[in-house]
Parts: sequence; C-alpha cells; structure tokens
Amino acid sequence: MTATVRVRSLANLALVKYFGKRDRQLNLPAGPSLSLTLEPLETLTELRVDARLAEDTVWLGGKPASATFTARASQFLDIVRAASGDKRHAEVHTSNSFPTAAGLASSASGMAALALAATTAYGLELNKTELSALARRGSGSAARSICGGIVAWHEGTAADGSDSVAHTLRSADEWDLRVVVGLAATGPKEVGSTEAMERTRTTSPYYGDWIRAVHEDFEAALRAVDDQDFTLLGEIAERSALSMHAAALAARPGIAFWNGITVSALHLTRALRRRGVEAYFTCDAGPQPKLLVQPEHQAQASEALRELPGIEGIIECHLGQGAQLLP
Ligand code: 2P0
Repeated sequence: MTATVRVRSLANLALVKYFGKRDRQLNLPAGPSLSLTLEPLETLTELRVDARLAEDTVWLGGKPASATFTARASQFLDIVRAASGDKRHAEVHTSNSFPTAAGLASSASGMAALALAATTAYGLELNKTELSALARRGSGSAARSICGGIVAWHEGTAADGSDSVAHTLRSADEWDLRVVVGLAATGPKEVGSTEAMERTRTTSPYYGDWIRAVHEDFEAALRAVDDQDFTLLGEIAERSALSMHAAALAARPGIAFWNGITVSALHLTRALRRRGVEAYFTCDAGPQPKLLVQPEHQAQASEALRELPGIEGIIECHLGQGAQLLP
C-alpha cells in the first residue's frame, strides 16, 4: 500500500471554446482553445495504490461513485498503470466544491486532479507539458486545468498527441480577470459534451465554419491577452460561445444546452454593457451563464445576475493556480 496522495485542481472556463475532436481515442481537438483557470471551483482528490484491491474503488463527494464515473476513472488509471508498469489498483476519493456534470467543467478539474494524483502515486515523474498531454486523455479540457492563470491549449499536429498540450499565457497575478457564474439549473445535463461534440461534428452544417472561426478567434485572443485588451478579449469570448452554441443547435437532432434563464442572462449582459458595465457573456455545455468582467465591474455584474429570475445562486471567481499536490 502506498501513502495517500492529495491533489487540488481548479475548473477552467474557455473563452475560445473546444468543441470538436480530430481524434476521439486520444481526445485531440479540431482547434485550439483559450481558458481561465478559476478559483474557487475546486476538485480535491485523494488516491492511494493498494495491492489488496481487486479493482479500483472510486468515491465521489463521500459516496460510492456511479458505475459510469468509476469506469471512466478506471480507464484513465489503466493508462497510468500501463506507463508505470505497476498493475495495482487504487482507491480514489474525489469531491467538487461545485455541481458535478452540469456544464461547470467538473471533468476538467477532476481529470487534471486524477492525472497528478495517479502519476505521483504510481511513481511517474512527468513535467507539466507531459502531465497536460496525459490529463487530456481523461478529458480534453483537463489538459488546461493542469495550468494556472490564462491558458492556451494547442491542437498540435503529432499523431500521438504529444504536442496537443496546454501552457500558461499569463499567470494568475498578471491580469486580474473575474468571472461571475450563474447557477441556472444544477442537475446533470441532457447530452454530455463528448456526445454533443461528436454529433455536432458529424451532422451540423455549420461545423466547418465553427472550426474556422475557432482558429481566427484563438489568434485574436492571443493578441488580446498580449495587449491586456479586455474589450477585445470579451468580444471574442462572447462570439466564441454564441458560435459554438449555434453549431450545436444546428446538429441533427439539435442540441440546446440553454434554458430560458440562459437567454435572459445574455440579454442582461448586453443591457449591462449599455449601462457602462463592461461584462461579456459565455456559456458551456449546460445552461449556466458566465459573465466575464474586470474587478471594477464585478459587484454590479454579480448583483444583476443574482437578481435575474430563476438564478439559484452565483459563484464569484478569479484566476487561480494549476493542479497542485497538497502536503
Ligand atoms: C470547453 N467544453 O472548451 C468546451 C466548451 C464544453 C463546451 O471542454 O470529450 O469534458 O472529455 O474531451 O473536456 C467540455 O468537454 O470533453 C468542454 P471530452 P470535455 O471548455
């Protein structure tokens, strides 16, 4: 039995979205993406390897995890076992400080935490780049949660995915960006993002245009981050989200992640801008609206979103660190 390894990892929010794969087996994206690693959306994971275990056992939020959740963790652990040559099973305890599988990137923080915990417990010494490539195998967006601050994930060109990795563009203390997350419904989503991406890739007439837009938006977002141009970054974030959802809506059958509250939040964001509160809307594979703001407008954006009918709560976020081992 090994000592217990403890890891803390944060979720991330994509401003230029990842939505479409060029390789499903290796989770290789069809385009680059750009994200913010967000405090306080955290996953805490504890893992120990134990020769007495006949199979991996996984606990989520203090309860035995579902068969699906356990199988996904176990498949990821198989990759780590194959790389380390250590065939023992593991006991994993993981918990999220925010709703699981509701479009709040719990798979990103969860798989990033599992990647760091498992490689440490199985004795693999990986640098951040290698860890990002490994985490990507568990969940594409997990490649980004290995890194802190403002993060770029390149789609890469290597067939084995070794260059499809994330890196930090700016650390958490270099540019103080804030995100207000609105909780519009906290149940699991109807269509998982993996399936939604694949259906969109194979059936949406807008998919090709979407991927072309991703490449353009990514290049423009890199310039915005370089220049700390908040207006440009915000405009790109809003249009990337709207384009992604447009492509998904046009899939057959169409995928509608939004609910009425999401639509109201988009209109609210634009009303805020007309009032001089510079907030930008984004949204992922679920109904939760997220508003990107600078510190001086956070209070007004938070108050407006909290008061929107149907919003059950808000989470105020700021940039945080990549996945880290805890003592
Ligand atoms: C993103 N999403 O860039 C996009 C925007 C959802 C919408 O990354 O299939 O859980 O495990 O690679 O990483 C969510 O997708 O999907 C996601 P898989 P993942 O944040």
